[in-house]
Amino acid sequence: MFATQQHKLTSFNEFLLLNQEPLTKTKGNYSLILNYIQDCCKTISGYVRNIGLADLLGYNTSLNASGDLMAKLDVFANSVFGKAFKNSKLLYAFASEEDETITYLNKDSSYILSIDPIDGSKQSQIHLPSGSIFCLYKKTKDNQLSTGNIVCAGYCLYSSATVLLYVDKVRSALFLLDSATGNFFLAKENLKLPDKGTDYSVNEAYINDFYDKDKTYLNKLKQQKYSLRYVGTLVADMHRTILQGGVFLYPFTKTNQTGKLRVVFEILPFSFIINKLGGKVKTSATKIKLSNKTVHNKADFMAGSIKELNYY
Ligand code: AHM
Ligand code: MG
Repeated sequence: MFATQQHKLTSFNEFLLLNQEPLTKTKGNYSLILNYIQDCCKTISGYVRNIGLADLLGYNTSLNASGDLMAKLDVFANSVFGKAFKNSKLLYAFASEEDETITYLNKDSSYILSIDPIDGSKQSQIHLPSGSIFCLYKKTKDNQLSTGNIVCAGYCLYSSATVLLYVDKVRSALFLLDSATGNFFLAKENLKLPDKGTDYSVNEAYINDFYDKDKTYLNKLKQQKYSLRYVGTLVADMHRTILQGGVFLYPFTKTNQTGKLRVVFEILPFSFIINKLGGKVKTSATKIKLSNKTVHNKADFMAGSIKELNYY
């Protein structure tokens, strides 16, 4: 249900504090981490909007850990999260998609934070939607990351509005950034993915490379008059899928058997979000051992409404 003018507005901080009962054993560190995340997103949102004016357009000559060209905005957004977390006592470890290695911080903390500072930086160059993805994991003895030890995950979408989506084990909510006060205010809670949608989202330019199973699946959707919608920013394509249902897929192909999406930074957070919101996920990457060697691993990913996933 969307909030209306008649309701008192609830800020993200208020939401976290007022509803924190299941999380009270966390001594406030949890809320503090999320508070820093929202601050980073607010800063980045401002610069994404001013990208053409703030000398943040274009690319650096260096490549990131995944071998991609780093946009100036990637470097900037990474430094915003880095400043907030790289000296933090709140975290056991901090991992960014733009950093080659994991930063280990406080061995007495049990939180591991993963951040994709700017998802869709290519799109942001022409003022199309981009986003930031966050995921907070509880450390396990064997250093495995899986949806089972995610405490919360979410994203900020920089689009016609700046949207923050937050999901933990018991709550889910969507906030909109109010430019007048600089607060994220609650717009919708208890989100639920529609059981069926009308769109599929995939980079269909790779169709000749797809395995037969994926080709047949896409044909089946076409026969059922689905529409194709693809921004090319995972956060934006998943946001549509979450609110309107349907399916997003980025499968392995015959010439790309490693996939494109990152397990730690993209697949596990979105798997957690989609499962919690009543959708379904298919991926070969359900867990990963956290290490500098594996942190940038990629995999296949398919997620969306129950109905579309059951067709597969
Ligand atoms: P990025 O994190 O370097 O921006 O790359 C990830 C992006 C996702 O946002 C998006 O879903 C995918 O790459 C698009 O890939 P493609 O251009 O192959 O369709
Ligand atoms: Mg990304």
